[in-house]
Amino acid sequence: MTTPISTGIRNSPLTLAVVGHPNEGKSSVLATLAEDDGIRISSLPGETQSVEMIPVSLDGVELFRLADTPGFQNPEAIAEWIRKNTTPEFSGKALFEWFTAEFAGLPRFNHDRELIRGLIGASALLYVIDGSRPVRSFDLAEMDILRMSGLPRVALINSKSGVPRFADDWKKVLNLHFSSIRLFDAHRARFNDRIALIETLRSIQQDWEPLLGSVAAALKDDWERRIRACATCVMDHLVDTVGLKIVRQYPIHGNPEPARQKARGSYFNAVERREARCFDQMRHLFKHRITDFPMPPHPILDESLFSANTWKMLGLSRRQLALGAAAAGAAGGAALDVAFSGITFGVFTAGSALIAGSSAYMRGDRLAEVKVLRTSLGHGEVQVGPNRNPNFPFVLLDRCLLLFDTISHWTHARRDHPNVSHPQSAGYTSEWTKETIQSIHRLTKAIRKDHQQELDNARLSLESFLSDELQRIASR
Ligand SMILES: Nc1nc2c(ncn2[C@@H]2O[C@H](COP(=O)(O)OP(=O)(O)OP(=O)(O)O)[C@@H](O)[C@H]2O)c(=O)[nH]1
Ligand SMILES: [Mg+2]
Repeated sequence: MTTPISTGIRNSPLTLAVVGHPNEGKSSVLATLAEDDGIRISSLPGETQSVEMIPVSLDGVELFRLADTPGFQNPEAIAEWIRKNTTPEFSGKALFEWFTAEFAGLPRFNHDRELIRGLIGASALLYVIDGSRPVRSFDLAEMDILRMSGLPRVALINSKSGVPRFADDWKKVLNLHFSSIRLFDAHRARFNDRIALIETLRSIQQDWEPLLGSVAAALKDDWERRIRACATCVMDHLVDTVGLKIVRQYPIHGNPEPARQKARGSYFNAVERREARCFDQMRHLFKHRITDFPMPPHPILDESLFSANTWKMLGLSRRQLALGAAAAGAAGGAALDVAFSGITFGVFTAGSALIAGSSAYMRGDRLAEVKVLRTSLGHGEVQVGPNRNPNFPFVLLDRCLLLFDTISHWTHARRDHPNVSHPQSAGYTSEWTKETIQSIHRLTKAIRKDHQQELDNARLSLESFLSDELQRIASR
């Protein structure tokens, strides 16, 4: 579905070591930066025990590497050792190599040794601290050690509580030791925060300017490409689902009821399968592989597409449906049974009274309208779909957009889900202009009439609108 990006990067030599105190969110920051939800994260300190190299790649091209490391165990002792042993001739990585050899037999220093090993192999370091706690003396020792590495250093102020209360105190101390300081919340960082970090690294080391310029450009291209691919997924789902038709046979002189029930059941299942496929494709595009927790945690998406609540919260109001349909009818100069099967333009323009009263259009469980047909082939048929409910495309779209909203903002460090309160109205489509609503009516009309040329035209403009809308949602 997507075309590979040419990054212009060959075997990036850049390795960024992510270091800090235990349990401050190093692996979380790394998971967010690398968009990797396979990274091990735990509420218990000591989860990361050895150096782990995580490549950040696009289409098989490695842009840079991140090294996850264990937290410092004995920073004060090590800082002291380094101070004692540093000479003008013997410092930086050479001294660190000596440290790993010197402390090899001491289990108490296992994590420290691994951390130092991570620094030896790195081109720069990212020091992660938790800005929701105050600065302590061991932090000063850690900063001393990191300074002695001689590596370019960026400090990242994470916030485990969500509020970096002590950020200003931290900044005062960090300023003495780091080339740059950034707020970077592992659970809330946006795509732009990730790009801003790359730009920061680019500015502190002139040699890296061309490489990191290409990395930032490649990441931006990829982000936009994902969004366009999501718009395509959503349009495929919309066209496919609105046009879905299920036919079941029954004996010509028999009771059509069992076939009718079966057709309804198959129809609901098929719609749900199509939605699940679209959701999976979008998750995959945003590299969310953990699917065993209910993501997104949006209460409406936890509900079935056909539940009363879904239909209460999503889609258009009766009034919007009526106005949009009236406008579509007026634009096409056609009667409104085009969009509303049997209800004429006059009914809608008459102040939407009828649609306001016709609660069937506002209910998901009434979606599967079954037609009983007689054939000349010796059996009867029941048919469900293509769907004529005018709110159906809007409810489908709202659900896709809600999922997109969550996955595009959901960082790969998150393994929980927040308590989201039940909003009164949750959809996006109700904010759309009359012209956009009209174009969806035109699309659904073309689907039902099986008019390929009209469908292609309507789809083209709607997909481009949807791409922009997704872009807007992702950058909120
Ligand atoms: N709410 C919130 N929790 C966070 C954030 N960053 C980390 N945490 C939590 O803090 C705990 C420790 O996170 P890790 O990323 O495993 O920390 P670490 O520094 O890699 O820990 P070690 O590997 O044990 O040294 C986990 O429970 C995380 O979910 C954050 O930005 N917000
Ligand atoms: Mg860790």
